[in-house]
Amino acid sequence: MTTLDIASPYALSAAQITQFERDGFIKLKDVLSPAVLKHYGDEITRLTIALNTQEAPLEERSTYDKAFLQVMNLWQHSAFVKEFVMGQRLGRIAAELLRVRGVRLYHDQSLYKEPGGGITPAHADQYYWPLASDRTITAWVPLQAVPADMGPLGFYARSQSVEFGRDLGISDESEEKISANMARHGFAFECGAFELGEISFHLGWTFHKAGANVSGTPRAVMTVIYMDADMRLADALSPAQANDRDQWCPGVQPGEVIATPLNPLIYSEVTA
Ligand SMILES: O=C(O)CCC(=O)C(=O)O
Repeated sequence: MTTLDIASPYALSAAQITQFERDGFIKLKDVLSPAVLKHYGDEITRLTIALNTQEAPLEERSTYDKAFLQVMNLWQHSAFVKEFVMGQRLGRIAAELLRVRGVRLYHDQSLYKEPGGGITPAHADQYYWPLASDRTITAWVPLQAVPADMGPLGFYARSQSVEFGRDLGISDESEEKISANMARHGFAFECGAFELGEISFHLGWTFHKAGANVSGTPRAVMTVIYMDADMRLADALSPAQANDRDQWCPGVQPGEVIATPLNPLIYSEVTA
């Protein structure tokens, strides 16, 4: 890997793919170099601060809004960030973990947990997504190391087939009910620090959450949400899904492949 490499293949082993299929998530070390994270991370953080619309002080916000500053589709605001989001290295890992021939962008988002920022309540992302299959995956890319006191993302291993809680958006209720259900059924919560360059990948139905940021340093994270290149739109089951449909899949009808200009093909084994 050259210092600013976001394109070369990462050597994912068959055992790692099997582990991902079993657990619904995986953490991979040394995926991106410190130089890459600095190069693109500074721009991602600058845009996140510039574009986020949060004005209330932390103590006056809802649980959701205390969790992070969130800015979506940064790639549309910056050619520089677009280059990062279109990176083949992460895209290929996503496709190989999902065992699909290619992946498109669903959307990207930065998640910036401020010092003093609260917990990210337990949830499964696909609650929000009107997508017809489970072939979706999020790359969670910390822009610095994330020690335990900064709120690293943690995962309920093997929870991707659990149906209880799939109807709960990020809230105090989701935190309480999903965490209790996971504990009741003995799902291990795997939560640890992230080294610089370490990236996690999780399925859309894997339950996950993060602790508060009790450090004095912001937890800057970029995420890229990939879907199977052949993903079809499903009927929206809620206002949240209708909102996602309109935002990320404009003009697509239920049953059609989601391939608008907002959903570029990031990686395809045919062209790689
Ligand atoms: O960064 C966080 O605290 C939450 C991230 C998350 O839920 C996700 O990327 O799906």
